[in-house]
Amino acid sequence: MTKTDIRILGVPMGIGGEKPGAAGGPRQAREKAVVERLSEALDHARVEDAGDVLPDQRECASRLEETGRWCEALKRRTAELAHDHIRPLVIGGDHTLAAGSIAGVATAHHAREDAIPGVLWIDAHVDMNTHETTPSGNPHGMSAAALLGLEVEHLSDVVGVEGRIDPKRIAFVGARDIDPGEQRHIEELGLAVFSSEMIHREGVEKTVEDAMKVVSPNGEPFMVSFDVDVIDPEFAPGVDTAVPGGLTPRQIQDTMSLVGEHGQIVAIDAVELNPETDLDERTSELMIQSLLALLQANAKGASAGD
Ligand SMILES: [Mn+2]
Repeated sequence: MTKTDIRILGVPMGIGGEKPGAAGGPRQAREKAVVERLSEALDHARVEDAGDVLPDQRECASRLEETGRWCEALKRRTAELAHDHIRPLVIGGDHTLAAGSIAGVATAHHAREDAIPGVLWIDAHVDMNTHETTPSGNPHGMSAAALLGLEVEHLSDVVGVEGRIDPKRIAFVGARDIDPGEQRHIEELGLAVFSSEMIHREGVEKTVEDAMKVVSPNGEPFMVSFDVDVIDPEFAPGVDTAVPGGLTPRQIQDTMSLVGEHGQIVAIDAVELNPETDLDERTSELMIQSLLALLQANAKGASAGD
């Protein structure tokens, strides 16, 4: 059954972050048997590891240009997969890569005149800076902005017009570190943000339900961009930009299971795993368990709907 096929792409890119350690994320995930564990859990799905995606080797004048090069290569791959109705599971690598992975899937949907899928952005950050508003200068904080049509040097060129996503169909879940420029962009575009504080106060179930009303109000296909820094650094220290007040392991598992039940996930990113700052492989283990929860719930929903 083609529609349940999952193709894993590693993107060992770390230059878009504060520290380069996220480049080791795909290797760490494979060492922890991500491919075998997902295959075993999803008995009717074919999970294949398609290896790493690498940019071409031309000289780059800036970090944004170099991240753009990576995103360009990734966009080509996810567009091909989405064209063939195969679901990319992109393991990063820093979160800049979403400007390539998501734009590729959106472009494929655009080409066959399907609606552009919604996006659930699970992250401590909203990644809504442009190169003009960014306090850190780090490209991994600009990918959502580029996908939503804000002008970001190099990344906007990769996204193009047909790779853009709909501001009315994206929800940010778990956010707790929003810069002033990002807040302005959120208000200008009218974006839906569900903070980690909201999850702690109102519970996972209510928050996910409200977020999914934005992303997939009538069960439409959607993408999940999962930044492991949404989990509290006490439990997931292996990230680049740790922010306290995050989700507990229980909360992220429940979030993933509930999201998976909505069905029709067409692409997944799992990003920002930094093995260099991890302790006892806690973060990679939580990342894999979260993906298992998401995809197992999704497989159940898919077979129930057939
Ligand atoms: Mn992020």
